[in-house]
Amino acid sequence: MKLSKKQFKQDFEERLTSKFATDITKAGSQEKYAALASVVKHYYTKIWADDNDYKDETGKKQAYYFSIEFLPGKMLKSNLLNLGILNTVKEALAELGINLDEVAESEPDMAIGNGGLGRLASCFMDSLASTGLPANGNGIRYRYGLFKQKIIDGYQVELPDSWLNNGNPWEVRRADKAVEVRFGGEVWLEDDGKGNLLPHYKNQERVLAVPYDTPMVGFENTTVNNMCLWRSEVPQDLDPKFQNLEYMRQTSMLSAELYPDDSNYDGRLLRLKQEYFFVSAGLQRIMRHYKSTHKKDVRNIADYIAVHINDTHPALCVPEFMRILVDEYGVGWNRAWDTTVKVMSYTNHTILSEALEKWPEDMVKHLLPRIYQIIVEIDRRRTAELLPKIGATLVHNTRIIRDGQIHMAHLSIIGSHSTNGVAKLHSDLLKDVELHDFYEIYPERFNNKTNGIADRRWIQISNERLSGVLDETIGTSWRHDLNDLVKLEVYKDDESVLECLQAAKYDDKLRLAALIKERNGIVVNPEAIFDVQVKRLHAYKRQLLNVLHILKLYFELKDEPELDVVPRVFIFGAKAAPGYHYAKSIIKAINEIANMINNDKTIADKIKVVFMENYNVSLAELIIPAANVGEQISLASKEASGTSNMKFMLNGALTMGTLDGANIEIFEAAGEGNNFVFGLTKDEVYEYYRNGNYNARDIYEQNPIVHRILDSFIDGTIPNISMEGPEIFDSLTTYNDEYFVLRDFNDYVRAQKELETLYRDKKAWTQASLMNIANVGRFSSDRTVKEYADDIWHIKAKK
Ligand code: 26W
Repeated sequence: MKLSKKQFKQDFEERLTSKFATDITKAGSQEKYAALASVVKHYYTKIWADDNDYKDETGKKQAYYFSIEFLPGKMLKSNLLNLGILNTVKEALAELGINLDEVAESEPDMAIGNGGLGRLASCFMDSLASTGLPANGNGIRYRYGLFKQKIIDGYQVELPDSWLNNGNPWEVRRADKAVEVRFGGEVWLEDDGKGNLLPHYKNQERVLAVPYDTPMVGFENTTVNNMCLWRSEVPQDLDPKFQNLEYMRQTSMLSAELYPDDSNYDGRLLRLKQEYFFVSAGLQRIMRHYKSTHKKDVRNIADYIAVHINDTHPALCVPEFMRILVDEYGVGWNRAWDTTVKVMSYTNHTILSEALEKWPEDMVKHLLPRIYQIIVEIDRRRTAELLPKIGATLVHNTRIIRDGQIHMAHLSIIGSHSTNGVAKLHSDLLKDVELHDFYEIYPERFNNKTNGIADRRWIQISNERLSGVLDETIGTSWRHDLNDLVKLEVYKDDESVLECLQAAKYDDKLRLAALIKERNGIVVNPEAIFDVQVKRLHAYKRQLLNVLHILKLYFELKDEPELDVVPRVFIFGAKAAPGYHYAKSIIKAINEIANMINNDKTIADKIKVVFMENYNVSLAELIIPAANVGEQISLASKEASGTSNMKFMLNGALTMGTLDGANIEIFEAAGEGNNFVFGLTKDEVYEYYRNGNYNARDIYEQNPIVHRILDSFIDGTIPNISMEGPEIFDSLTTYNDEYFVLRDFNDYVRAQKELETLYRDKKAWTQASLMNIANVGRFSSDRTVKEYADDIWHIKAKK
């Protein structure tokens, strides 16, 4: 959009007065933020309304991305950038004596997601709008987002994230579009006299679902999509006999809290209720909209909508859509099933068995009696149809209901036309191993869609310094098409470009160093290697491997204080699920090791260890630009894709990584020698599983370095971990090191030495960094969503 500084200043000052009866000399930062957000909202409302009209008038097919998590972070700068007015507003504010960055700080992170899966959903929302694709989000408006992490005495303490306290300027409550979602009670089928069996209900619990719409503004185009988040409320006309406090509490609980675990499946009733709640509400709204705009036969709905099931949490889309078609619109079962499979598609985000959702049959039967009947019927018909064709074993292995449990992944695969993994390796594993039986039955349904990141946020907004260097070197076209970064390759030997890249990185490191000083009270050397591991804390991600390597360096320096090492700052950011005891012990150990090393005068600034509390999207935007190294060291086969690896690559960090997830594609894209690869391959890992011949204790017994490092957890060397130390020690020895940390240790050390050697050669290092940046194009989520649009959803971008 076009906007002059003069116009903006006028709008902003007027808004401060009309909203808060104040002016720029007196307004607090909250007020400035709220006024600014309100002005920005005003700027895009017309585009939003026009695009809604355009979508309704053209009636083109739209996609709906159902996700129980979204992790957008802050929205202000992203909206400014996408509207094309970031610089104008920044300069105009500066002329008023206001720093945009300081104002932006007042916006709370919208953190209604845990980690990779939720952040991916938000990267997709940005990319869908920015590529002009008509696609909307559907989720839950949790009153409390992911907990805030405090570190107290080295321990993680969780505090509530009350992100809505000051209101949310971006959302629009649409009370008129509320729908009702029903739970429990009894259901029976009765003939309607025309030969149709129709369901009748009694004693159902009624919940009102109210949508809150947040516009997703496209980058310098005219597309504004919608992220619809549902809030649960008590229906206004509730039967007085239900009007009690307990009912109100139950109802509001539904959209009260994000389930803060990204690793373990836990069969809580409330979680299942949440899943049905946003699925049912979302599908009802889609149907209403379809009927009101298209007025077409619902039988053709597959030509107009695509519904995406982001992991299995929204898998109830399958039976709920069947319910709506069959019960509410009188579509025959076969036609309804055909339509459902055409409409639905599913992404798998993990092969970790503890994360695969299964619900006890009884629980589903009581909570969702009609949905249960439909699932039983889907399973029954499928079994009857396939048994003669593919035999009992294959049918049994792929049944939706098995051993008293409802398998949500099975339901998602069977009830959709597409199942995809999120990186090549992961998709292959699904086909070859984890979902092989399904692959045999439905080979045409399986495909890969390697993840991507919304590059606008992850460089244009978060790394202005590097963005500027890129503009000066290769022009600005990369801002519209990340593939254009490849133009950088020809500057590989250009000393002045390399120096500019180094200078930009140095500035980003200074910015982070200041933050570390402010938050952790630790002074770090900006010349040191900034070696970063930021992600959820989970055993399979192996933060512990990183820790063991730090201890190795530490003991070497203790033994030989004059050793010539390149100084390093090891930076961690990680939240552990509140109930994940082992992960919390690792956090405690990291913090105690950090204290031990940082306070050891003999080490000086050769090693520093920093645990940054409350890792979230905003902190990532500050840390990742400053990284020289990104640690991506999960056990091969366990990390489905990873997406921070792509953010590091974009910001010129080199990856220290295993052959896991998207790392493999990153190594390939950046070219040989530009990253550091180590560790078991996924085939070697599976070979160990087959043979069962891994013996971690042998490594402990036979490798004196490993021995000494592990002993430091139990012999008092590392202080204050008398509980956690033995727990970690035992996990590696007595419990045979589930994630092969010790097995990969030596090779990790080897790769770390290579890294250190390369870092000493500043030019060679910067060249490798440049090669990473130049070849990151394919990891833009613009590419990923286009693939979903073409291959899975069959939707077309606005011209
Ligand atoms: C039921 C509890 C639960 C909650 C969330 C189980 C599993 C999950 C997610 C599937 C975990 C997750 O976030 N997976 C990550 O998805 C990213 C986006 O595709 C990938 O990049 C990560 O590798 C994957 O771990």
